Amino acid sequence: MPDDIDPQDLELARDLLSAADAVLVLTGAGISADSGLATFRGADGLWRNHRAQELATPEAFARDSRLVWEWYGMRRERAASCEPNDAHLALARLAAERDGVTIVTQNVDGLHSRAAERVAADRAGTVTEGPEREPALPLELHGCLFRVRCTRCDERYEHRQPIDASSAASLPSCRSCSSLLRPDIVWFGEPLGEAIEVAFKEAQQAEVCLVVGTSAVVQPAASIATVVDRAGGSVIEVNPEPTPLTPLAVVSLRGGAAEVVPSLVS
Ligand code: BV8
Ligand code: ZN
Repeated sequence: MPDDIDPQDLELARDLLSAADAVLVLTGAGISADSGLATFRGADGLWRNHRAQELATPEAFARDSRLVWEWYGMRRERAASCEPNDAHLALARLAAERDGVTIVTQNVDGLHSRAAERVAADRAGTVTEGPEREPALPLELHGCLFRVRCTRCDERYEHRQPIDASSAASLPSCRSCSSLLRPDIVWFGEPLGEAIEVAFKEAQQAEVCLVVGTSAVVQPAASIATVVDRAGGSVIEVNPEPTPLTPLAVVSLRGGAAEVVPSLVS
């Protein structure tokens, strides 16, 4: 445990989490940093080269879909080569073992889903008592690198083949109407769809909001914690750095997710 984490803070956070009937977990790129994936605003971040912030927009895709697909193809390969870390797995176990735990992620790397599937497989082999539960899959507010959406017929489906962005003609095309596919990802300036409505509804009921690894810059995702706070819930933050949510937090644990989260929820 990082030495600048006060054991009393850890105890308080653990008590709040174990006493809560409804827990909403909100994660950002920081939870995947311990899996080796670059964050957006960190030192080696994806947004560092200014280009990246421009690429995650519908305008960029309309202007140069080949370039945008090249970037997403690279990120898809990188995410596929990483493994869920102890923080993803601890949260997946928490959601599998208890009712009332909702995981909401801003991440598009698919690591929470892979953690949920791994935990479900482990439990299928061992757990005998209690109802068989579907893997507690996360709410993916900003979509997923491994899903595509047709730019014409809007069909959405899982798509894991390598992207050939060598020319406009080799870009992925829809299995139904052969039109150009886009990543099924929410770009800047695009609405989040019903996932954010579900998240806000859960936030109204949550007694605890565990915020892990987000700079709380992007809206409307960051407001989820504010909704919990306004509705009388407690915000717990896990982040090596302070963020705009720190003033709301009843406790901020200044450490990395893979180190702190397992001891919070085990
Ligand atoms: C919308 C998919 C309207 C793309 C993403 C001015 C002010 C406020 C808001 C706006 C504004 N101008 C525009 C807006 C709105 C805009 C926005 O919020 N902009 C920001 C930049 C200011 N939002 C939108 O455009 C949204 N849409 O508003 O639509 C609308 C409504 C109706 C009809 C039409 C339109 C859409 C936002 C979604 C954008 N898409 N992702 C892709 O990934 O390629 S957002 C992108 O940023 C990622 O999803 C990422 O998750 C997200 C947030 O970043 P973080 O996850 O927080 O990552 P970051 O690097 O910033 O922070 C990492 C943190 O981890 C740090 O704090 C670090 O300390 C910590 N950390 C590091 N290591 C660790 C760690 N923590 C724990 N453990 C560690 N080991
Ligand atoms: Zn189509």
